[in-house]
Order: sequence, then C-alpha cells, then structure tokens
Amino acid sequence: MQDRGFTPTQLAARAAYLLRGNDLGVMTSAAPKLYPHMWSWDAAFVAVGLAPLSVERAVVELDTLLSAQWRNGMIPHIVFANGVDGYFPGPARWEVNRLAANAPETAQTSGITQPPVHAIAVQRILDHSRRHGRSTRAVADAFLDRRWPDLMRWHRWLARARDLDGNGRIALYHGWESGMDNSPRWDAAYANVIADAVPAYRREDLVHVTDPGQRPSDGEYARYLWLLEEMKRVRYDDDELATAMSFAVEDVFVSAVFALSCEVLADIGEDCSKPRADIRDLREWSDRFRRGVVDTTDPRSGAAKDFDLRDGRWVATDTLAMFAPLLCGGLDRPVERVLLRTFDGPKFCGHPDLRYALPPSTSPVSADFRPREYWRGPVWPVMTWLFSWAFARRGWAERANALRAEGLRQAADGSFAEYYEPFTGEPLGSMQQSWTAAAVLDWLG
Ligand code: 9WN
Repeated sequence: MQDRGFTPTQLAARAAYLLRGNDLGVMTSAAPKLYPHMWSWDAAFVAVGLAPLSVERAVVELDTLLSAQWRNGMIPHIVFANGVDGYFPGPARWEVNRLAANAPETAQTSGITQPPVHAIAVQRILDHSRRHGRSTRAVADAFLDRRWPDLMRWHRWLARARDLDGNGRIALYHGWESGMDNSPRWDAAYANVIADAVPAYRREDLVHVTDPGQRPSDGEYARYLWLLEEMKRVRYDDDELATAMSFAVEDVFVSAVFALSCEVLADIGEDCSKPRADIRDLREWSDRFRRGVVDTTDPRSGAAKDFDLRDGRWVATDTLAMFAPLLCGGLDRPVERVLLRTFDGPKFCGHPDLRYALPPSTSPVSADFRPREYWRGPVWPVMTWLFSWAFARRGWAERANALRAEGLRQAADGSFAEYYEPFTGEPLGSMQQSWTAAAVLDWLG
C-alpha cells in the first residue's frame, strides 16, 4: 500500500498519538498552532477518527460542539478554547456575545457556520459502538437521544434560514462558511466585496505558515474581515444577513453535503425509532436539496455550479464543487458516468503529472490552478476521505478503495499535512492537522 515512509500500523499509531496531542480536554484543536480551537466540520471529521479509538471520546467531541449551538439552531464555525490565543479573528473581533441574540451564553464562538457533515460522524459513532459491549453502546445511544433534537434544529435551521426561496440550495454569506475559503469558486463574488473600512488587525496565520504563498492573500483577508463588519452591523440576524451582505452565494457543494447528511440522519432516525415527523422532514429536505444540486448541472457533463446571489449569475469552476452530485446522487446514470469520467480523467485524478491519483481542489488544467495555494489547487486529504466515504455509501466500493489506497500512500510521509502539492506530494499548510489524522484512522480502522 505504501511506497515510502510509515507502515499502516505505524501510521495508525502516529495518527492516534497526534489526536491525543491535539486534545485540549473536551475538544480537539483543528491543528496545534495554526488552528488552536474547535472548528465545526473539523470536529465532525475528528469524531470520525476518534470513534475507532474511543466511542466515548468521539461523543465528547460532538457534545462540546453541540453545546455551543446557537439558539436559532446554527452550529458555529469555531468554538473557541477557553483562554487560548493565537488565532485571528478571535472572540473579541466576532463579538457575538455582545451583538447576537442567538449566540450561546456558555461558549465563545464565531458568528458564521460551516458545512453540515455532522450526521456522518454520528453514524460512524453508532457503527463503532455496535462493535463494543453494552456500556459503550449505551453511551452512543444516550448521545443520540440527548442530541437528536439539536441535530434536528441544526438541519431545520439550514433548510429554512439558509434556503429562503426553497430552491434546495444553501446560501452562504462568507467564503469561510464553505470551508473552501479562497477557492476560485468565490473569486467573482469577492470581487463585489469592497473592504474599505476594516479595523486594524494582524494576521496570525502567517506566523505559523511562513510561506504566504500557501495561504490566502492580504487582499483576500481584508475582504474576509470586512464581511465580519457587515455581519456585526446587522447583529448576525438571519433575516437581515440575506439582504445586508455584499457576499451571498448558493454553494452547490454544501447543498450536496446537506442532502447527503439529511439522508444519513433519516436512516439513523429510522433505525433508532426517532419521531416519524422528523424523519419525514429529513427525507423531504434530502430530496429538495438533491434536486437543488441537480438543477445546477450541465445536461451533458453533469458538472454542478454555484450561484452568485448578488450578481444573479451561475459560477462554473473546475473545482471539487463540480462533483457535488457524485456525493448526493440524483443525476441520470449516463450523465453521472460522464461526470465520473471527468473525475477519473486528465482534468482531475488522472492528470498525468499527479504524484497520487487524488482529486486536487482545483483542476490542474484550469487557468485558476495554483499548486501550492490553499484551496486553489492542493490536494486536501479530508476531501479525499469525504469522496471515498460517499462513494462507498453509493455502492462504488472499487472507487472508494482506490481513493483510500492513494490517500494512504500520500499520508505515509507521516506529516498529516492540511494539504499537499499535487505534483510533488510536498506537505503544505499546517502539519499535524487533526482531520488528516482522523481520515487515516478511519481508513486504517
Ligand atoms: C477559517 C480549520 C479550518 C477549516 C477550513 C479551512 C481553514 C480557516 C482559516 O481551516 O479555514 O475558517 O483560518 O483559514 O479552510 O476548511 O475548517 O481546519
């Protein structure tokens, strides 16, 4: 499986050691230096990696996250670790406790959200618990009973507050909400964000990643920070955000993840005898968002698009987002086959110069491609994991295994990097990234 570096046993041990090292007690930092707090979708992936090690500890991770849920149902994108500095923007910049009526009282959080992958983590926790004795199963079952209403509130908030016109696509008001911060997907939308009065700040990220070419640019950061000021002006109010924000997009990838997560949660609900009305809602949302994703696709290539709500324009990019329908399904089989050929072909995994046959965040043949620059080109192991997991769920075992095998070959260097240069395999961004270790643990579990 590996062509260099650590054996699978060594790699699994190192991944477990890494998660223990990043463990702050009741939360795992997304990365030790660059991201010293809990991030929402990182926490879900981390729980996937913790589940084979300790179902109990995986449950704690999601409990911590859900304890910071907003009153409107939003899961915030960051839950700040108590007394930990070193990340900007921190709580003092977001000011949600002072401004937002919906912010939780007992936790410090950011004021935006992130992709809804949490149902996947819940399912992995339940699956692992079934392999244990009665007491571990009881921990998982009690978790589900305790948190089911919160998971429903989270999904209901997304389906309502973020799909105001009911078209089956999730609206985002900050690129950070997509988790793919500086992807070329958002270049056009950010062009309309005029960052003219951003209060002074210092970028902490460049203290930890000293090559600025691996991170978003200063111009991009100014816009990220400006959007916070716009949100603060309307006190993070859901209804006002929809009109007040100069950045507003419908994210097709997040919409596909949501369709998938609703389906996963509905399956869990059925297995565990949760209220019928909840399961009905989840199935309805899953269908609506799958349709919403398919409605964006090109009839011949099957490629999905985002939508810029401010410009009123479709945004087609050669990025991971084009493959959104492969996650949630819904395309006619012949078109789906075409899209899978693109995934396998020279635009993505089959590009002849790739070190590993893994999907780069942006296609190497795209004019927007930058091999070292964050979401503009590098391979992100956590995205490889998501696609391999989704492909397995869709019954494509061979595809899922191929991604897993290549993902493990890439990870065998033992750096657990945040992302990798696609041609050389050089680890980039943060090392010791928790979700990279989590992906490896799930693959090797
Ligand atoms: C902003 C933590 C997060 C991930 C995101 C990734 C990056 C933050 C940053 O790190 O974003 O949220 O400061 O760059 O883009 O997907 O959740 O790992």
